[in-house]
Amino acid sequence: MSCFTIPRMDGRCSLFILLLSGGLSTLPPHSREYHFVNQLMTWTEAQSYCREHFTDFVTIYNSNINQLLFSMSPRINAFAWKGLYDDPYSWKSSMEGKLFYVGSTHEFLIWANGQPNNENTNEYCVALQGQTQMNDRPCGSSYPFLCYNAKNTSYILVMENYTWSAAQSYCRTYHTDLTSIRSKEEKSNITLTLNGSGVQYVWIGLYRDPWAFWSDNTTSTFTNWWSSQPDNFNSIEYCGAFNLMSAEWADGFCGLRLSFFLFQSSDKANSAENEASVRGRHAQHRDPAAGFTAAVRPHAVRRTDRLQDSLEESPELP
Ligand SMILES: [Ca+2]
Ligand SMILES: [Ca+2]
Repeated sequence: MSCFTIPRMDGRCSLFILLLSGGLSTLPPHSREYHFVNQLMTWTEAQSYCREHFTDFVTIYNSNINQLLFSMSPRINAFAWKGLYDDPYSWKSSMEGKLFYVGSTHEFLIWANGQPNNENTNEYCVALQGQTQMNDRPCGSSYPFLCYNAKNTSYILVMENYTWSAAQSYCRTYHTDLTSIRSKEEKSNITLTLNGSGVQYVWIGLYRDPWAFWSDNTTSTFTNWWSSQPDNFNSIEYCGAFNLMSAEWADGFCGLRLSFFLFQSSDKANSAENEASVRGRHAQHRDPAAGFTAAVRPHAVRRTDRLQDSLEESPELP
């Protein structure tokens, strides 16, 4: 099944339940103005557009905002981008708990061919494969694991099959933690420890949080995934999309060209207004709406909606 199949009618019931259960979410920053842009762009192109002409991609904090976006967009058989994305390199160390981007900058950390691939949208823990290369694997899988003991700077291979969490608990109880790989020297020591063990996969202390990021760097726990999503179809879907027929979410290939939702913060609007009043009529392009229409060929804009966030009249948040 393709990632962007329109939900079946029998999927509507789950939508209703998800909306009702979406109460635990971060309150949004005060006063945002939302726009739907009916131009087709890749996720990255759309993000640049949002930041250049408005504030950023939209972050959906709760079901009210989700419904607001739904109400301001056309009922067409398509998806639109929003600010949510999944970062397959956003690994954290079990020992430090902070983000530890494992990309191409760490020459001693080498991913196995085609990894990380988050297969079946289920791989959020890291194992060493073939004793030297990394692979993201399902955290519930049971493998031998490698503890680190900080007291005597030793690496302990435990040849029992544990899930990643159980392995972490074991290492924290009897040693220091599941080992990370923080340097070339540490990688060499780990390779020596594993040498001759014959293990195929070994848990190490790297994990990540799924779908943890929004483009504007705010956080939200609200989700409205369609029942079969996210599915990381073909292992290439790391951007969040919004179904314009159902208001439900799906993960999609970031290179797809879709319409999108963005926001203008009142702070940015106010500073633009102030600047405009100083510069007089020559600064007219600072007006958000004028900036939008001036930035694109008129015939490319089929529809632009501006709606005030229903939460704008709430008291100022601390
Ligand atoms: Ca998908
Ligand atoms: Ca994998």
